[in-house]
Amino acid sequence: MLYPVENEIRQVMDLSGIWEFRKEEKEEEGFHEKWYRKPLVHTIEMPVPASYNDVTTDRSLRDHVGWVWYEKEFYVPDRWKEERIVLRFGSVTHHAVVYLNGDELMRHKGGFLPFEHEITEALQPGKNRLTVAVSNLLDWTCLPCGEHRIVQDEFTGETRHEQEMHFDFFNYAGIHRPVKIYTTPMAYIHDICVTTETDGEDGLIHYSAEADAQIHVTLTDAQGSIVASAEGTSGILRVQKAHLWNPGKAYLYDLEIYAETDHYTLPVGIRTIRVTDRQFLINGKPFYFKGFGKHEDSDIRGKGLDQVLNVRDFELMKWIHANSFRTSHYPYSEELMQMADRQGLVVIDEVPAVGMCFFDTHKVFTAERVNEETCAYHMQTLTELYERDKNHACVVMWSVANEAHTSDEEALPYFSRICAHIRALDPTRPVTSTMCVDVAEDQISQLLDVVSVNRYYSWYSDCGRIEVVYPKMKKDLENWREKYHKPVLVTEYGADTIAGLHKLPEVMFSEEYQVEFLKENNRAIDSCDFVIGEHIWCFADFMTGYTVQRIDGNKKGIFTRERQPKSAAFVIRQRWMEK
Ligand code: BDP
Repeated sequence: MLYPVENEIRQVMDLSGIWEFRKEEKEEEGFHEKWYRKPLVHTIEMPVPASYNDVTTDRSLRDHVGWVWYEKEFYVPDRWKEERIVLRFGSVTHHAVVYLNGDELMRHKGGFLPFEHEITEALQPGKNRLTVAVSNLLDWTCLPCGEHRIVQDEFTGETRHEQEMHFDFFNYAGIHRPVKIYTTPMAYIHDICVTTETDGEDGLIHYSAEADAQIHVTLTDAQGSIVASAEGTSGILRVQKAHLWNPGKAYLYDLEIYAETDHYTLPVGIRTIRVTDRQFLINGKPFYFKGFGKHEDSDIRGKGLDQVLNVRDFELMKWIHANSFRTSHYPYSEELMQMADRQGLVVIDEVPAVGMCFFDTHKVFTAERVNEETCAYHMQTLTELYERDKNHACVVMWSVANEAHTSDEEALPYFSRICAHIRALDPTRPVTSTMCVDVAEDQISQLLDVVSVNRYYSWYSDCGRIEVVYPKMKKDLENWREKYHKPVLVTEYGADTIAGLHKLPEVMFSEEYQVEFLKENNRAIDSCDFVIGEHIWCFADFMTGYTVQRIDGNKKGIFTRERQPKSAAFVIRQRWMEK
């Protein structure tokens, strides 16, 4: 799926700004009363893109479970008459029903990926009205997984939704990424796919385009000189003495695709990826992952796209000498992925498969678990993610889930299908999934190229006992190695830390404890030569749901939620500078 671009042919209109907004008070009243038929009434102002939860002072909106409604009026210029016009959402969390001028246009499930629909015929002359119903409800057929039920209020007797989540971040909702209207000519370029390899000093770009007309492509280097060209919907471009896209040293060519009346520019980085039994190779050189699991999260905006924050985050990652991050636990914005391409940050791209329980081992919940429908939807989400991100040089590996219950007996057949699916889509990138289970119980890492482990010794177990970290972590990592003979990546380790809380000797939650905790984990990591990297949990503090384990969110950040350093940041900076 192509990102909307503007050039001499294609135009883009961004509908970001203030929209009309109304929360449902009674379940699905907006649908029953057909709120989409007329302009919304009893509205408040709501910014787009943003989560709606923290913008107002209304607790019932922050904690709302169910549907809310957004509306925006817009015009398209008369000069677009001959064009094909498309309405595109960067993401709406988690379900969207879109109406144009009172008629349903499209539906989308999944809160972190784009969707679009042609509106050429549906547009009216003059003013148009766009209405979007948005729901944050999650069940076992959704990613992330959740459970919701309709309960009767014991005091008022009214029914309402109750939502249970099996993941550790606040269930922010709303129109989280830009809403755009863009044009193409009637005969247009539908899609492009590139993969790259090297041949000695030369780079090879395999391209294939889907278009309504004859294709001509050229490749220009960063100076604007044409270095290769080809005809036809697919082919290979040879770039002599190619500049490779390297971690920390990105180089992007522009692939210019011309199709009679249409033109599209795709930035392309030439690089190779290979995984051996103990190394992760980028351009044939061993790559050691230094970085973080992150979140799209900030005060007031929640998960809404914020380029100020994105630039700050990348500046901090460069300052601390990080070279990579994982899009825990869902795909991040396209704008962020483009920044990673430009700045040479390596990305492990994760689908929103978090909170996955397979088997009702503990009989804790009465509801069902991950099922056939979840699997089909998981595959569809992987397809959507692949379609969106396939051309990014920064994406070096797919993560198909976070901390699924892979000790459950149903996990192996389930993940066999999931891994086969992503491998069939993309044979060029390795596949991983992060593990929290005990190595002896894990059923699925045989399916993966890289074993990724999340570990919290002296935090969730052996609380406060820093001395257990080194021996336990070392033994644990060695066990994974022994069982699978694959490279091991530590994808999470971290300790909640209240910025400004200082204690000597170090105690849990103090900045000193975080420093010691990380040092001991790093000592264990350094003692294992098959470990291919360390991603600290977490880049910055972030908001979670309500639980007594969290005081105003998860505080495992190396940076605060305001993106300022805790003491550990300086220690890690020194380590990564030298590593
Ligand atoms: C891991 C999860 C992550 C949590 C983290 C924690 O992958 O989402 O936030 O633990 O507990 O299990 O801080």
